[in-house]
Amino acid sequence: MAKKGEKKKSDEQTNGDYTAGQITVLKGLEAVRKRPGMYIGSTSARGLHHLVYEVVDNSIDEAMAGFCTEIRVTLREDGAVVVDDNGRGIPVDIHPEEGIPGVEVAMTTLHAGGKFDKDSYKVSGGLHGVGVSVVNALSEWLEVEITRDGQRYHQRYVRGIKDTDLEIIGKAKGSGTHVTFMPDSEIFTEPGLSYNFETLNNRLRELAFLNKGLKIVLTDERDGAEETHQYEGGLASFVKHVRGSRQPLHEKIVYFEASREEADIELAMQYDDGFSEHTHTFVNNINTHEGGAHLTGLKAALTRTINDYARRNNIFKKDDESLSGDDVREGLTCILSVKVMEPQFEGQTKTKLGNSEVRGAVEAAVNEHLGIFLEENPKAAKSIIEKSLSASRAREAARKARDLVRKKSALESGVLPGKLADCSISDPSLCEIYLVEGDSAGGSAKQGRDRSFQAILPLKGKILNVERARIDKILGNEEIRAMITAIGCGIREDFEIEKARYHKIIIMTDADVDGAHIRTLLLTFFFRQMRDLIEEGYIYIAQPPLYRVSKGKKEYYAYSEEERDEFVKRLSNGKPEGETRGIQIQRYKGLGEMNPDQLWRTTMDPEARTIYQVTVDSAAEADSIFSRLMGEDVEPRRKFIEANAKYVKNLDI
Ligand code: 0RA
Repeated sequence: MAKKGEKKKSDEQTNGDYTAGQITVLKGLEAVRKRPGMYIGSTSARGLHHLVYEVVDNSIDEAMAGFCTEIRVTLREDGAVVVDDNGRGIPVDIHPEEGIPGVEVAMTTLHAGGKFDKDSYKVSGGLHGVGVSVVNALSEWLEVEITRDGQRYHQRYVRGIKDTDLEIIGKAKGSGTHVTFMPDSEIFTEPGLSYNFETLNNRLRELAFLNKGLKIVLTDERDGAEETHQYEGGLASFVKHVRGSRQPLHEKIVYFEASREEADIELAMQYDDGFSEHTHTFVNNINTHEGGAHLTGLKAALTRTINDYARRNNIFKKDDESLSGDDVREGLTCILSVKVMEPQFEGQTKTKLGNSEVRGAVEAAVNEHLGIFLEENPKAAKSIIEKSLSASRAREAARKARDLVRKKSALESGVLPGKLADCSISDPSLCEIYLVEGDSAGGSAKQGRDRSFQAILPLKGKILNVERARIDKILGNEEIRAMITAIGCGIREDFEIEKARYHKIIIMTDADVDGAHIRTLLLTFFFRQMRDLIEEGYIYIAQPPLYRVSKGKKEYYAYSEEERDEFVKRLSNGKPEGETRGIQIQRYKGLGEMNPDQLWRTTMDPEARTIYQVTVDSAAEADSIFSRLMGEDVEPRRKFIEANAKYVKNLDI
């Protein structure tokens, strides 16, 4: 290993003499650079953020192994990212098989993660798990500093290739790993791409909840923002956060940790007076959107334990009375986190736990600990069971109402709503539907569209806030029924994405506070009733222009104030301010002010328009945001909508 001062280029870069091992490495990382999407999903914003998660995951692994208590993520002004932890430090000694320092193996070998530590939990190998070498391959440069054994080590890479040997750069106390990387602009080519503080902050908050006591700090040097997350309550704090402003039925949160052979299990839950269920499950810190064995065990235990308690305490009126799974989950906020040694991820998005042995472990642990909680907290037990009984009665009433509504509205009869101007093509993958605020804008959209593949559904005024309504009321709402029939894939348990009649569902509202409100209501509806449409990337937000800047025959459409000023400058040919005679600026207050042709050219023409795809980075955080936003408190909603009225982009949840 080179000592300080002996910095020299490594052989393989100076004379191109590769060893067999190095060729494999280069081939591997070359593959990553050739097809980055295969490794990080995409090279858009998602992929860019994925780089950070990948590096952070390594530090999280170190925390799960019990050696790291603090992680710091810093967004630098120049676009680089620093991830710093106080773990043991990536090994620097010579790897017995590869003959190079451990850190070099980690930085240059795909899936090197598990090579060192066999008996600890790992995020790596799971959903992310492509390893830090992928980040290295996709970085213009990457520097790693490791502190351990009294020394500080340093190494630099350029586009995945070793630029300097690992060298000692000084003495240092303690231990830790410090990675700085600059995402490669040759890979992340989308204009305007940059890190979003909130997106990263949401995932880091989630990781802090999932790793009790771990301190995670996010600093944004571009604007000085900083957030620290550390939760001594672990999942109990998480439940409180997700519950938001919903009124709890019992103050004390059900909480336990259990260590079993098959898995380590941590659970927190609390009931509130709402009607929806908010269960989120994680395996090795990865959100298991599609559920799996652990969720099955949890559901079975909940139903069984609550029924057992009610029966033993003679709460049921009739002998054969019982509560269904849906009944005991109404108004429930629950987070389950399991750590499994060798997780098997299955399902369409690889977020379903396949390890069947975990089912029994979770079921037994929940039976035991929830049983104890109910015995020790009879008042809470009573509230929970009364709530479940009321859910049971309401469900029966709702079932009847739904049957009635279904028949009446012909939700499933294939009869399309009268207000819908459908497209002529029938292949859903080519078709889009615009959900348009107001009849007048709807009229312009109908005239301006390309009727072969674009359908228009005008929506009248505010749609119902589904956050606090039971299903019978939701289905009683005319605008909602029209949307469900037009889209064609049903809702909730009847939802079948294959039946969607359009693969692009585009929300088009005015660029004002009312428009933002309607957009939020629609997103809430999709998130709660047709979540897969969001997860599959079918939901989009249209971006109508805010200004038209024109002079004579020249005209430009501006989507922000900066753009408007830019166009004014351009039209005044660089003349000083005040020399802007003849330039007209029209501010669009609503879609209705555009004629059909303008609407087409600015907002609907696929060649010219900008539409934002709605994504969910963290389902738990989105759940919490919707609860806070759309619950009973009006104030958080008003604030959020006002803050986001202009910045449609921030609505990506
Ligand atoms: C393998 C073994 C050891 C530590 C690590 C990996 C490690 C990797 C990363 C990546 C970011 N931060 C990290 N911290 C630790 C332990 C080697 C030992 O001391 O026995």
